Amino acid sequence: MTHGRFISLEGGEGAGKSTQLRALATALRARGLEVVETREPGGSEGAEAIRALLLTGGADRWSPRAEALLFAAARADHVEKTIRPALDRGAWVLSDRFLDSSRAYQGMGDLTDADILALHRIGSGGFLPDRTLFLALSEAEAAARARSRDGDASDRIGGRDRSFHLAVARAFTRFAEEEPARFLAIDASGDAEVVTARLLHGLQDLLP
Ligand code: Z5A
Repeated sequence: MTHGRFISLEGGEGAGKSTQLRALATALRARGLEVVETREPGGSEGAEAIRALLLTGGADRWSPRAEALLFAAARADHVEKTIRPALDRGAWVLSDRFLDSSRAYQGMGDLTDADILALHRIGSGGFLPDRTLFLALSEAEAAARARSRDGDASDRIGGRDRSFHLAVARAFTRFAEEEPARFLAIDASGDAEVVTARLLHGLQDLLP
């Protein structure tokens, strides 16, 4: 049996995570691997129910603390019901966002990075991906991609102001500097096929 691996894709809105997750899954399946495609918030029945609570409604529907707890609760269910069982049977799990999104989006205001890591320790035993691929894209390109797909529509969190999203991008860049063995920044500009090749290269040392 092959050894299961857990890979997360991170980045700002419109960076191409969902597109690349599908392409990576196809490439890994072509190598004979079982691949589970999943996402956060969501990825299990309970976590998808929490997703609806988190992404809809007014900007002030949740306080920053309640929001961080809901993301951590959704993640605990996702890890327990979807991710761990798949890894136990030897599958590769690809997740569109994971813990580092909470660190970048919820861990730089009322709560700190240490707070988010503490919630993750309580909720999910501190479980981390084998590799996190951060799709780095300029603000202008990401906005153009998101606009071409959604027009002006955005969810509760995507609709926050520009300075918030710039701080999120800076946080992801910092994580890549601080944890280079797990968290790789990958250039997400250019054609989708070229980006997929860069991502696969970033997984080279983990592939059977
Ligand atoms: N959030 C949080 O705050 N805390 C947490 O712990 C977690 C999440 C887990 C989830 O939103 C929101 O929750 C998110 C963070 C927050 N809010 N924000 N911001 P979501 O899951 O609904 O959406 P998203 O994660 O932000 O991603 P997205 O907007 O769906 O974008 P994407 O997946 O990165 O991009 P895409 O859909 O693959 O591509 C966007 C468009 O560009 C699409 O039309 C593609 O066809 C096109 N595209 C893709 N690649 C290319 C290339 N290479 N060239 C040209 N065009 C391309």
